[in-house]
Amino acid sequence: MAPPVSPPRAAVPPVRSFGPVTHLDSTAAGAHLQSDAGAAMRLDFLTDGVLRVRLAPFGRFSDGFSYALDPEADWPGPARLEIEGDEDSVTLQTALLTARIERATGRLSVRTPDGLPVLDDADAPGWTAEHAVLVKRLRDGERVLGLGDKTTTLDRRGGRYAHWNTDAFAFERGTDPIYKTIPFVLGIGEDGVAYGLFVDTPARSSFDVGAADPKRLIVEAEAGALTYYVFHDPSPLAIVQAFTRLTGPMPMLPRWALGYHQCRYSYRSADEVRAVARGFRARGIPCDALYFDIHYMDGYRVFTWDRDAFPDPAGLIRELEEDGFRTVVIVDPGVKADDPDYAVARDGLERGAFCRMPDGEPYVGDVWPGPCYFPDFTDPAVRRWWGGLHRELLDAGVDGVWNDMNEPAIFDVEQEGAADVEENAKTFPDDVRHHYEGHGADHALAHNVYGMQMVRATYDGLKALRPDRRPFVITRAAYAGTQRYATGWTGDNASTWDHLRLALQQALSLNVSGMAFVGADVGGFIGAPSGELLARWMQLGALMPLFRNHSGLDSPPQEPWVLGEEVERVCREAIELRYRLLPYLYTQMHRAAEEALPILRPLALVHPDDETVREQSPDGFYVGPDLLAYPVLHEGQREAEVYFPPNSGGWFDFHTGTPYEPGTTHRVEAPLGTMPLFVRAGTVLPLDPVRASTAEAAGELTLRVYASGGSFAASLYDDAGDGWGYHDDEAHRVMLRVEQGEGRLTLHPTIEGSYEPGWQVYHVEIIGVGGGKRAVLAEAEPLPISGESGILRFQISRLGPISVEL
Ligand code: MIG
Repeated sequence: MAPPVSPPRAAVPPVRSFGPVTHLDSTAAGAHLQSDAGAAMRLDFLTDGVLRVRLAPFGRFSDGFSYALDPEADWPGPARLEIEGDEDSVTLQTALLTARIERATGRLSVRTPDGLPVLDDADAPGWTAEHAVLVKRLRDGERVLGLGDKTTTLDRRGGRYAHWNTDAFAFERGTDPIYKTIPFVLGIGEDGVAYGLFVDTPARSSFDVGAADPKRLIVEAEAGALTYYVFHDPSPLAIVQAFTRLTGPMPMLPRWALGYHQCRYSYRSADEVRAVARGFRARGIPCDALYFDIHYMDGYRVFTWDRDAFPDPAGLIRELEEDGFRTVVIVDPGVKADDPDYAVARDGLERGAFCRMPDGEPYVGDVWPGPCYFPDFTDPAVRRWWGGLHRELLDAGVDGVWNDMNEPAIFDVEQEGAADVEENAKTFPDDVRHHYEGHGADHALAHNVYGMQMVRATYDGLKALRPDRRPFVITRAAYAGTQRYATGWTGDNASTWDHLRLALQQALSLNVSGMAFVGADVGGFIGAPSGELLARWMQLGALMPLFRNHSGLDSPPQEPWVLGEEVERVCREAIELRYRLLPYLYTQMHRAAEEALPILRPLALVHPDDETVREQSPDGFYVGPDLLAYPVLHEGQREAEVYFPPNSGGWFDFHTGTPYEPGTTHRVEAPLGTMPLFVRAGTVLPLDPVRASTAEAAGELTLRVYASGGSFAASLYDDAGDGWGYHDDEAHRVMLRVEQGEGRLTLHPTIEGSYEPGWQVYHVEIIGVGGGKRAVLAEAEPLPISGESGILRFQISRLGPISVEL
């Protein structure tokens, strides 16, 4: 394989610096500045804690067009803005931050209202012949998270990262760049003071996070005019939320998206797919989705079927559906060019849908089908055409679409093994032309949004063709904001322990970067996992939003049952755990969609000023606000060192109910069958019964009340699992208020929305009040209880107020 694309050159000092400020006009939302060097800067507060900075080297700003921004986001402007100036500086102050511009240089410093440093220019912005350059100060002890699924550690400090979406087959820790570009970082100071920085350019760019100079964050972008955003809020989670709002939250996905997914490159025939489906049902291992990789197509022609291997796709998919399986098919961007009878190529040529060289000839590059044309997904008309091409797939019953190779990736045989790989090797030449929503652009600018615009075409197409269903799309390449259209996976990883660790880091970092619904190939794509590795990966995968097992062309089978009985049992239990957690995960997906919250959360994001988190970087992470996981990530590891962060009331072991004090560290046993998992005291965890797939109704719900000794509220969201009825409040929103004191615990549910989940029985479990015979009153009836030690259990048939005498 070719070595990874080389990062751009080392930082060059700008030849042109912003220069002394000569003019300053204040505006309703900020200020407009000009320098004596002819450069200009506009500062606009979108809210009190979101500052947009636009820079123009020669006084002319870009038109503000950006693929990253959510067109539906609505920004109120600052609630209150005070602008003051003196000889040295101009200060803009909102309730959340202070931005100060130094008149002599144009340097910007952003501080909290109390004057604590947030993000300061070390140098004024400037320009080299090719780049805009930002130089920010890194504070001592600052951690820098984000940058999508870059392959180092959660904390990016000490590394230099390039943005150029790349088909990084067999990437390893340290390979850069890989598939996605999300130029957003979250800086967290030693004091917990945090900022977000989003540099909104899809052009080639780099982030040097203290590699060249430990005190500097240097951003270089192949751009003249440049827009960036600074976010500040006392809560780092709110910063991630604001960035995610800016670039758009994920939409609600169908419930089955949260089930277990089984993939392989490739299940090669209808019979092979049937055998896999039977394998799950015969063994009673839950599974919701099966994937068809490139061999389902006729000679890799997109939107066709190989009729020898899949003689009756609609029949097969119907059979699978009757058995509770959804079908996801791969669609690549390359359209086979050397077949005059191939309708998609003909049609695309007639419409001028394909990317062209500067001379007007369609660009042709080699991928699986041989020479291919490539749709210009930056053209809205092309996106509509492409979206419509999915009709036959949907008519055959296909449920979801998997977009691969959309960096875009090109085979570059001559380059293989070459020592000197150019920056644009394995993709289009820089001068391929793009429509770019009518603005016109070279591939050098459009490259990093190509994959995003492809999944946009897919998402919009699926939605238009099947308006009553939520589209499910999965993508490999991305730019900031791609979560509006697709879930993501992390590409061609390998079956190694380090990749297991990377998979977690990448998923957490993507969540910090706005992409909540992500996962890595469980078990690893390249090579073959040992039984132990597959088992541990299943356990981790069960907590990832996208839980998909996938393996490569030359890999042996990787379904949950192929590595012996013990591993099969552990895999089954991990998948069963996933299905029990579904109502909690569905609630978190809804919060990601409605509130732009991440689903996975690194400890540093939740506990920014915690010393143990800062100094020891424990392996734990959060799934939603209430589940704390310490997955096993090392071969032979049979116990976990678990740090329990501050939480009033402490923590409980999910599996055993054992309580733990906050602020303590414990060694917890983790035999092969157990992934250490803990629940926050002060929550109600909803659990489903295990079922073969989400196609079966759950029928009942378990509510596990984790008592904290005080009062708290917990929420639960449910709806029909597909469709858009919840927009009309065809949803089921439960707010559970729990009060504890004076020998009594009460539970008051408030229910809103017209959707009826059809739970006939509620199993209530109260943890943390001691077991034994207690009087339980619900709907004014005393209920029989079973008192296993430490856990109080009873059943009710209708959710109403409950009172328990302690
Ligand atoms: O060049 O479609 O990352 O998941 O199985 C390989 C075949 C193309 C790369 C994807 C992988 C997929 C494979 N694809």
